[in-house]
Amino acid sequence: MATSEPKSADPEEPQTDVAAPVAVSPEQYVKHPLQNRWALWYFKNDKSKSWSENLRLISEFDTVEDFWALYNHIQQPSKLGFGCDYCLFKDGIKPMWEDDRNKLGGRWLMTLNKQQRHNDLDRYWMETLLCLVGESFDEASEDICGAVVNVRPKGDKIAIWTSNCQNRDAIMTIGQQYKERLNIPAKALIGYQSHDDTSSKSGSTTKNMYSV
Ligand code: MGP
Repeated sequence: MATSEPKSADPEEPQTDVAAPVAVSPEQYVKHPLQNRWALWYFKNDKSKSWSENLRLISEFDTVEDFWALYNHIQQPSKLGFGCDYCLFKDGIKPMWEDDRNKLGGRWLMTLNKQQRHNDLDRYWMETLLCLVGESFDEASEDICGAVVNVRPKGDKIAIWTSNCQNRDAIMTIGQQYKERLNIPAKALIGYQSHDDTSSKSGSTTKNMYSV
C-alpha cells in the first residue's frame, strides 16, 4: 500500500522532475543492415586434433555496428600465434574446400613477406573484410564465399575465396578491384588458384589459373 499520496500538480510550479521528450530519429537506434549475414571463424593449430576440429566459429553478424563491435573486440592478425587463421565467410558456407559452395571454387591469394606482418598485414586484412561486408565487387560479389588470413612463420597469406573457378569474368573483376583497394602496385602480380589444385598439390606451389 502506498505510504504517501502523490503531490497534486500545481499549474504555477515548474515540473522539474519530468524529462522533456527528446526526438530520436530511427538513424540513432536502428542498426544498419549488411546485405549478407557473415560468420567469423578462428583456426588454432593444435597438432593433437584434426584440421577441421581446430576450426571454431567465433560469432555471426549482419549489421555494420555488430561488425565493428566484433572487429574491435578481437586481436589483429599480427598478434595471433603462428599457425592461426581467421576466416570470414557468408552465413552457411564453412571455410573449407569441402563445402558445397567452395568445392568448385578457388582463391585470389596474396602471399606476404615477413616484413609485411608489421607493415601491411592488419591493414590488408581490414580492407579485405570491408570489401566483403561492403559488397565491393558489383555483381561479382555474388561469387564471393569468404576470406582467410593465415599467420605463418614462412610468411602470412590473405585470400579471397570465390565459388566457381570457371567464372572468369567475376573472378577477374574481383581480382582487379581487390588489388586496387589494397593499393598493390600494378607490376606486383597476384594469382588465383582452384581449391582442387591447392588440395591435390604435391610440390610447394600451385599453378595460377588467373593473375592480375
Ligand atoms: P593451410 O593452412 O591452408 O596453409 O593448409 P599452410 O599452413 O600455409 O600450408 P601450405 O600447405 O599451404 O604450405 C595447411 C594444411 O591444412 C593443408 O595441407 C591441409 O592439410 C589442411 N587444410 C587447409 N585447408 C584450407 C583445408 C580444407 O579446406 N579442408 C581440409 N580438409 N584440410 C584443409
